Amino acid sequence: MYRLYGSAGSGSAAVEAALAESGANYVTVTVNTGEGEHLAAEFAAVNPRRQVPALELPDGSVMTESAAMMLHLADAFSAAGLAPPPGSSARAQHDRWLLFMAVNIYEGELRRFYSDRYTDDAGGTKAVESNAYAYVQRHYAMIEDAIGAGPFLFGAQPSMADIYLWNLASWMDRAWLSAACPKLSRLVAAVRERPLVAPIHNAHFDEA
Ligand SMILES: N[C@@H](CCC(=O)N[C@@H](CS)C(=O)NCC(=O)O)C(=O)O
Repeated sequence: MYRLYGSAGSGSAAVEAALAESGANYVTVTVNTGEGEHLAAEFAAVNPRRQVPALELPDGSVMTESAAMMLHLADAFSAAGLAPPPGSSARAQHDRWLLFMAVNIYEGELRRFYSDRYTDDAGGTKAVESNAYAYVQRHYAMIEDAIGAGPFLFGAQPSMADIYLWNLASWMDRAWLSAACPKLSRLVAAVRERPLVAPIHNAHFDEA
């Protein structure tokens, strides 16, 4: 049994959707970051970095880093077909884009949301935030350019990278995304509408 530590609206949504789409046996444990529950000693024992998601594997070991979780689940549940076979060129491209999102977009979003952590200048947080937003937008535009016929990144078959992108895109301004990245917006909608993802989307992201 997998145990996913997560918080509503966080990067744990992608891992939850990946677990569901993989057919994994799992439970979720809410660590409400808005209430500071991730800072408690109890959670630090799970993830000393005090961040969600954290994923406890069936053998009791714990892994962190959302992109690594997506790749682990792709291989542990290969029959679900959520990533090309390891070692293939198609898999290289899949992993490339998944990591591209993790290190550029997720990390850029952290600079936007936690701008005070990225400068020693108390008056400089707005500049960090606006720079991070422009950085994130530039990287979304690169993904947009890489999408072919769609609806997913690699055509008709959804992948872990698509699920990850759905989670990240939920943090973006919807109007900007649909105007600047129409193919990406369609991709995200196609993930969101999947029967196993839709309830997770509704639980994590306020659509009001
Ligand atoms: N690189 C990590 C980033 C995890 C992360 O930053 N999680 C955020 C929520 S999306 C968090 O726990 N924030 C609380 C904090 O840093 O105080 C990953 O991909 O898993």
